[in-house]
Amino acid sequence: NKHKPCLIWFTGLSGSGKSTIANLLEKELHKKQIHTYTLDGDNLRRGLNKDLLFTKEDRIENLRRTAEVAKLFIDAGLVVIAAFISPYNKIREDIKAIVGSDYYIEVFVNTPLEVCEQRDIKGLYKKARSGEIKNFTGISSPFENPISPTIEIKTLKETPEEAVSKILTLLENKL
Ligand code: GGZ
Repeated sequence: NKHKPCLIWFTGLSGSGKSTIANLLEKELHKKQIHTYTLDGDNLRRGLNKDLLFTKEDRIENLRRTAEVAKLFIDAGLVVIAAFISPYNKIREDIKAIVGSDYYIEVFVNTPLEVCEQRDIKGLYKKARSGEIKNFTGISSPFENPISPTIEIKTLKETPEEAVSKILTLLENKL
């Protein structure tokens, strides 16, 4: 199946639904025989980036290295999916510059903080409120809403399936 390699970058709060949508997207792309690779905090922060924590400097370095890895995978011809909080506009601009703006698709998974905190799937917001986890995004560390994402998903109004079909439609016109 012919397609153009690119980077589909998901940004949003912890618990916003980035991974859910990213994983479903990957499944759908595989059905179309499109080769993908998914980068996320789980595979990057456990390996290449295990020296990094959650200060502003470390997040920026985490995301810079991830973007460089994504660039290599794009060179290898893959559709790269990345799911990171990536809380700063500046770093998202840098990521776009690293891979090249033609290859970069930004998906803002917009779930209100109150909703992420209410769900608190992993109990991290509770720990952030109590101070057990420092520099937690949305609580004690900032999240800057993307200024002009390629796609915005409002998870309160759209199912993961609807979100994925929106992304696939964009890709079909682009790939
Ligand atoms: C934010 C944190 C923190 C702090 C641990 N702040 O919901 P999760 O658990 O599975 O995903 C979050 C993940 C965020 O890592 P990223 O590499 O995506 O962040 S960034 O783009 O800002 O570099 C969360 C967990 O790590 N986690 N401590 N203090 N999220």
